[in-house]
Parts: sequence; structure tokens; C-alpha cells
Amino acid sequence: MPADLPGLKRQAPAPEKGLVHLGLGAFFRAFGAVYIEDAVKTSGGDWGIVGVSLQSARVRDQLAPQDFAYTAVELGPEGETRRQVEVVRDVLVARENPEAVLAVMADPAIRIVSLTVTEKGYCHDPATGRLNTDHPDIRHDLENAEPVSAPGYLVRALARRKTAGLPPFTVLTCDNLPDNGRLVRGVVLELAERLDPELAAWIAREGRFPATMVDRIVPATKPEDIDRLARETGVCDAAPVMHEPFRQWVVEDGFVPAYGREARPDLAAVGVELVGNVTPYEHMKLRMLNGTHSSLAYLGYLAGHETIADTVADPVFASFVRGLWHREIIPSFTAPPGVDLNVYAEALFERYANPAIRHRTWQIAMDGSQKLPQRILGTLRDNLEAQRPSPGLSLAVAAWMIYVGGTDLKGNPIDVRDPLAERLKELSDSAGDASGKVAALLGVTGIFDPHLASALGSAVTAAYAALQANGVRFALEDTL
Ligand code: CS2
Repeated sequence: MPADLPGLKRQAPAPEKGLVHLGLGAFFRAFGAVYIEDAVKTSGGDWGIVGVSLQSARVRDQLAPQDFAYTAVELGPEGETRRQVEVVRDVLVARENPEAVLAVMADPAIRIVSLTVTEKGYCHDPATGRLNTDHPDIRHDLENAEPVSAPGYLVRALARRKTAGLPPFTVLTCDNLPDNGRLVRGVVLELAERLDPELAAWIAREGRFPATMVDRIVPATKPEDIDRLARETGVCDAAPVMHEPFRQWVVEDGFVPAYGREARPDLAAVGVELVGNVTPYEHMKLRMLNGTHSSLAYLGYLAGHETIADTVADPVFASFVRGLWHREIIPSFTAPPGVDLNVYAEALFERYANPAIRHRTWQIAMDGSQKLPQRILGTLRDNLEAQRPSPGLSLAVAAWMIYVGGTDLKGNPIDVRDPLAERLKELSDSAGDASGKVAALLGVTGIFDPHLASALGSAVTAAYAALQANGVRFALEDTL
């Protein structure tokens, strides 16, 4: 970063605190924080954000010198626009000071605790959606009053509120998980039940966990983005966020009633869709966007493509992804009211093709063990039931299996990031041929339910063998 330039400065004070956000990464700063700032500008309200980093101090260290203001850069195909976001008041690092995090979560001013802690942050079993009580962080949190996991923080902070006679906060999950509100409610109640059944009963009665569908493509900020922005503006922002123009937030309208009109920012005024049932939106987004994102990530990576834009610029991938939408994904679920899924698919294609968004296939390929069930396996299950062939999605699962084997089709090592990386590699290494490797990986019950695994065996084995024998391009053409 150019050291001779002045650092970014806050222009106006942040609103008083109203919301704690766990996992203040680039996504929430480019998405939820921007909506909330817009809502405060439009309708007022004390909705300043206290961010919490559960693990690393990096975001706090970058934002603190600039008083928690940062630039959101919107990258359109025809140029960019920038804005300075000033709704974050503070960032706490949980590892350094768990007590400070619990204290602010228990503060009467806080009415919402939102989360983007990624799929693995819920410490659940992806195949069943239930709390994984063998998870080391959950085992820790059952025995220690100072938690380390997101469910642990939620439960311990809710306990403090109950003791203080305060209403709970609304838990607003913003991660790409199926039925995410019910999921986070489930893990919180299960953990609370083990610590104190009365607390669990109180949370079950008074707590609210609205489901949400969140959508904006926000690739990780790269050092060259920081340098370029500094050169263009003459000011150094250590932590800008880069995002596409599109955004959509669908939220189940069920916040803690005790706060009345102060229960949430005026999200409806800034385009958030408050609905009774998020499920159809969530199916649409997880299956059509994230399902094809992951498919393109594994296959694109193996074909040597660095980004999603590069991948869909390759004609065989463009036909492949359209085939996935029209033949395998759209027929698998019911569209949200008034939405034309063919139009939605074409809009997705345009978003992927945006050359200004350099979203790496490697980034999206991360944590596949936590993503596959809701992105791809649900569609495969529904297609099997309807006896609808899914050659493209089977190929995507096979590509994931090759990917987690740790060696690409040219024999080069892959830097696999996944909580199960070691186990998946061992399973793959210990089996001999394609059918052995596929069978070993399909046997991971945390990802594949046994019924689905046995139904998928032959199609995925054939796809795996085809990728190995003929490469990605041939295998893609074969599905068309
Ligand atoms: C992506 C998502 O990294 C990934 O796995 O599929 O982050 C995706 O960009 C967002 O969900 C878009 O809303």
C-alpha cells in the first residue's frame, strides 16, 4: 500500500449502537452494512454496528486507524462507483476479549445479532443440520463460560439477557444455508438445552430467528485492489470491499416483538423484501446461484480457469451452465411468487460474465464439504425422486471429488481449504481406482446421506472416470 498517502478518515459519527455482527468479513461489509446504513439515512434509528471477528484481528487492525469507516467499490461492467460506509462503530476480536463481546451482546441497546460466520461456523452436521456435539469448539463451549464458537456466543449472551430480565436479541443469520433461521435456532437450542434446560425453554419461547436469503457477489479484496484505489483516490483505505452492482435481501418478517418499531432498521424502505416464507427464494438462490457457482468453481479450476468470468467466457462452460439451469435445476423447485426463473438464470449469467469481478474459482471451491448439500445434493435428491437425469450435477460432484483428492488433472497439487480436507484426502488416497475413490467419498455421512450416496454411485463414478480419462472439456460436451 502506498505509504506516502494519508489514511481514510471518517466524515461523520456513526449511529448509536443497535446491532452486533458476528463475522465482519467483506461480504457483510459490502452487503448488510450498506443496507443498514441506507435504512438509517432513510428512516433514522440507532443501528450502528459493532462488528466481531471470532478469529483474527486483521479486520479490526485495518479498520481501527480509520475509525471503522471504509470504501465499498461497486464494480459494474461499465465502470465503478465508490461510497464511504460509516455505519460500523467498533470491531471487537473475540479471541482477545471474549468478555467484551458477551458484554456488548448483552447490552440493552442491542436488538439484533446478525451473523456471517460461513457454513462451518454453525458447528452443525451438514447432512442433518443438527449441532455437532463432537465439534471441538462445541465441546469447549460446553465446559467453559467464555465461548469460542458462534453458537456458544449466542447462547451465553442470551443467558446474560435472561438473567438481567431483558428480552432476547433477534438472531439474524446471513449465511448461505438452507432454512438458515431454523438451522441457527436448532443449534442454539441444542447447545442451550445441554447447558441449562430453562434457558433453552426461554429462548424457544421468546427468541426469534428469522430466515434470510442474501445475495451479492463479493470477491475477496486483493492487495492490487487496495493499491489501485489508493492511487486513484489519493487516500489509503486498508480495507475496502469490492462488490457487484446487484443485491437482493429477502428476510422473514419475524423479529423479537418486545422491541416494537425499534425491533429492526427500516429495511423495507431500502428494498429489502420482508416476506412470510423465505424458502422459495432460498431454493432459487442456493440452487441456481450457489449450485452453479460451486459447479463452475470445481470444473473451471480443473480446466485451468482462474475466475468465474473466465470460466463462463469459455463457450463450452457457457452451454454447460445454461444446461444445468434449464435441464437440472429449474425443474427441481417451485419459483417464488412472480419470479420468472428463465429471466433469473439469464441475469445470473450476466453477473457471472461481469469482467470487472475477478472472483476466483479457488475461493468459491473452499469449504465444499459444507456447501455441497444445500447447493447441489438437494437438487440431485429431488431429481432422482422425479427420475430426472442430472449428468451435469453428477459431473460437478465428481469434479469436487477430484479437487479434494488434492491433485489436478495435470498432476499439480491443489491447495484445498476445507475443514474436512485431511480426511477427504486420506479417503481418496487410500482407494485405488475411480469407483473406489467415489465410493469412499460418498461414504462420508456428514455430507451425503446414505440413500442418496447409493443412488449416485454409478453416475458419479462414470463422471469421475470420464474426467480422468478425457479431461474437463470432453466431459462437459458429453453432458450437453
Ligand atoms: C460463493 C458465494 O464463495 C462462494 O461460495 O458461491 O459467496 C456467492 O458469491 C454469494 O453467495 C453470492 O450471493
